[in-house]
Amino acid sequence: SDISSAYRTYQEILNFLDQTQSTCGSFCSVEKFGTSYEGRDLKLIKIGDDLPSKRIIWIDAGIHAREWIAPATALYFIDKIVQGYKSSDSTIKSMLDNFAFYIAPLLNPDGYVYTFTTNRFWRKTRSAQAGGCYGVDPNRNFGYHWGGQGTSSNPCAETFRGSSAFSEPETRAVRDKLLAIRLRTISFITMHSYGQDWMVPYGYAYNVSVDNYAQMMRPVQAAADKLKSLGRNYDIGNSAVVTYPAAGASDDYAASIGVPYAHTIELPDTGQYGFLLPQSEIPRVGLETLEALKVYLGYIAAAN
Ligand code: 0X9
Ligand code: ZN
Repeated sequence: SDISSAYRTYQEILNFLDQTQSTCGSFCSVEKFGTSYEGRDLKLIKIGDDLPSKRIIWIDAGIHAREWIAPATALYFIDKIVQGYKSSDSTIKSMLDNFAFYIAPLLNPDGYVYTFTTNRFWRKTRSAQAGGCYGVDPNRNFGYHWGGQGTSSNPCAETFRGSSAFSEPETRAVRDKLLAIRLRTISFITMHSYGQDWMVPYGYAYNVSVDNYAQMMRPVQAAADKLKSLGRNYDIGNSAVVTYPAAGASDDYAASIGVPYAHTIELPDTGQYGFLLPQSEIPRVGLETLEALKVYLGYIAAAN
């Protein structure tokens, strides 16, 4: 059955990764790169020739548990990129000539499972904290300007930063993988919802942009133009400006370790359904976001 016809459980996501790997031979491989607080697998799939000469496009999703359209979009990407390779789709082929994809569709499996079993609006991880509260906001737990604006020291708060930078096994796993591949990685994309924003660092405060902001915005502008042509309006620009200052996020961390392009994407919608976007929207969001990604990567390939 079509992976994009429904929101998928944790187990269905793992099964899909394994099934995909079993059909694509040496052209893709699934790697376990960490374990969550409650003991679940953190997995990514590498698609394309994993040669030192191939620049890596990192795409992750599901760091915030309730943002279900993000993992669904990551699974759509995996499915279409692998299918496109097998059917010799010319755009997919040229993307894979230029890049290798590392796609981690579910960075916070404990929180994700909790949104299926107990509380659909859970955001954080599920680690036990002082005062009987649970969870850290993993997107406030990265070690760059950790503890700054838009973060809370209250373990019961939605934006709890954790007891220290990288206190969570989920963020440590991302950190360690990124550090291992950082010299090959040209673009880091983390998918969230909702809002329809395609953002550029830094987001830890106002008025702190990356040195290459103008260069980074060119492919983002092209992606937003493509989305607009498909009937979807995105806001683009510095993440603090487009949303709000929030320190310790993964996009800032990726930029801080030298990844040349780093983005948070807030997928649809703009609030009509919010986190409860109907699953019938998965194919449209997947398609339009993949079309935008193709345009974005075309610019990066041409400029680098
Ligand atoms: O607050 C967040 O972590 C992101 N928005 S969400 O509604 N999905 O929670 C935005 C993060 C943007 N990046 C930075 N501010 N660095
Ligand atoms: Zn989010």
